[in-house]
Amino acid sequence: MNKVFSHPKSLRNIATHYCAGCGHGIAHRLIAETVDELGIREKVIAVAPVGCAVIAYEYWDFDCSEAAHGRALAVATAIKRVRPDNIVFTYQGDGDLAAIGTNETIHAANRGENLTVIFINNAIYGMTGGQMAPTTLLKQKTATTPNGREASFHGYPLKISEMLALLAGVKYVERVSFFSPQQVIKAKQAIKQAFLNQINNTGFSLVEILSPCPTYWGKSSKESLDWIRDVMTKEFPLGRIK
Ligand SMILES: Cc1ncc(C[n+]2csc(CCOP(=O)(O)OP(=O)(O)O)c2C)c(N)n1
Ligand SMILES: [Mg+2]
Repeated sequence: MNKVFSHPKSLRNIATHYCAGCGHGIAHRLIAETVDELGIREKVIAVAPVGCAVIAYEYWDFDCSEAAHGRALAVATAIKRVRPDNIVFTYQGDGDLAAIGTNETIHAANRGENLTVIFINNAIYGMTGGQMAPTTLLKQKTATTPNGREASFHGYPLKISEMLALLAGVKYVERVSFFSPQQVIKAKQAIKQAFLNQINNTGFSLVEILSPCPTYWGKSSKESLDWIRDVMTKEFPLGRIK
């Protein structure tokens, strides 16, 4: 009988610290499966900065480096330039990639660094207690927008993937989600493409994942997935951006 489901070698067989219904665990698994399937476990280096996934190195069974908050793409640039034969990816939240790290993100993308970026957009600062992120939706309640985000005071949700797609150095940008098994399969395909691009020296590739945060959205796991499908994708449409 064919084995159809198994534990990826690149994922340690331990419980994570993530809340019930959090998307980080799914993303970790899809990356681990991809690394196994591409046979790059001995070559891959993850850069996971501060955020809920700050200890991702505990969960992946391949080389990882920590980065200060917002500095993942600067650290990844250095690693890739010194070790071009390694496959280097960053794993960044919306606070990390689109707030404190906007500068690093834009310039690494514009330089066309041959890197893979996995961007976990959960529309919130998860690790620090659910504050507003650049990608928080209008009307969304967070710890720092208790009455909901208002455009006139807080500005608009930042569509950083669409902005990055304008840059000549950027080769591939796709937005995916986890709200159904079918979407998880699509997310896996996009992640794999972003790694393949680096293997083929294509240049900067980014996959944005709309990922649930039931704890700080104040919703159940199921409500969170429905909210992504019905509300979040209206602001952040799924599909290939570049
Ligand atoms: C220089 C610096 N400033 C602020 C912080 C506090 N801090 C830690 S994580 C974080 C936001 C994390 O949000 P995000 O990147 O979206 O990741 P998530 O936890 O939502 O997965 C902040 C502001 C920090 N660790 N370092
Ligand atoms: Mg976040």
